[in-house]
Amino acid sequence: MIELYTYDTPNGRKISVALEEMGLPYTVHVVDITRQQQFEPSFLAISPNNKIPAIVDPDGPGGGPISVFESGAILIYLAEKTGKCMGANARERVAVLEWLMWQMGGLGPFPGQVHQFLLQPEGPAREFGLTRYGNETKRLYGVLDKRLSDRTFVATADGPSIADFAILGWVWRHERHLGGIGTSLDAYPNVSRWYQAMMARPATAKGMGVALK
Ligand SMILES: N[C@@H](CCC(=O)N[C@@H](CS)C(=O)NCC(=O)O)C(=O)O
Repeated sequence: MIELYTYDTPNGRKISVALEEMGLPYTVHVVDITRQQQFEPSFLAISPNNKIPAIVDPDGPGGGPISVFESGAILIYLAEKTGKCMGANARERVAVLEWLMWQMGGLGPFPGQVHQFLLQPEGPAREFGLTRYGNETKRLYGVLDKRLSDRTFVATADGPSIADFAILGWVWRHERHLGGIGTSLDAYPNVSRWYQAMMARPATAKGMGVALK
């Protein structure tokens, strides 16, 4: 059984959703990042960057245990382990990796900064942060909206891929980062349609609902 070390955050939810969608049994270990548990030596041993999520798979390559940190690496590891959610052919696999990397470098770090600047007191620093990171977040939502204008899933035809799970983790928090900068998911109708469809999937709903704190 896979051990999932995580918390109730966008990056944490990506992995519970992926595990549910892939039908892999797992045990949750809550790492309470509000109480600094990510700095405990036992967690640093599997996640040296002191961030959730991380996994331990007792049945890793060659039959022995393996630990994996960084949500993108975990998603690729799980897809390769199961042969699921990585695309039906080489072209789809490229698209899956493109959109996974797009999320890891964009629609994650930038709305994440919006979340942080929303917590700052009124003033020029808050205004600068919300303008800079808010504009980039809106641009990224626009790119995603265009991508989803003629397809059901972000990178694959026959079902969701790990790219959908990665992006979903962040869109799941759209009310916070879009609402916080005075807009909403309604401004991105294709993303909105995709989001509703993903959240209506029983396995995704289970991964989004499992207790992570
Ligand atoms: N690139 C990392 C980012 C993970 C990340 O930012 N995790 C946050 C919660 S969403 C965290 O653990 N923060 C605790 C800390 O920075 O000390 C990934 O995708 O796994």
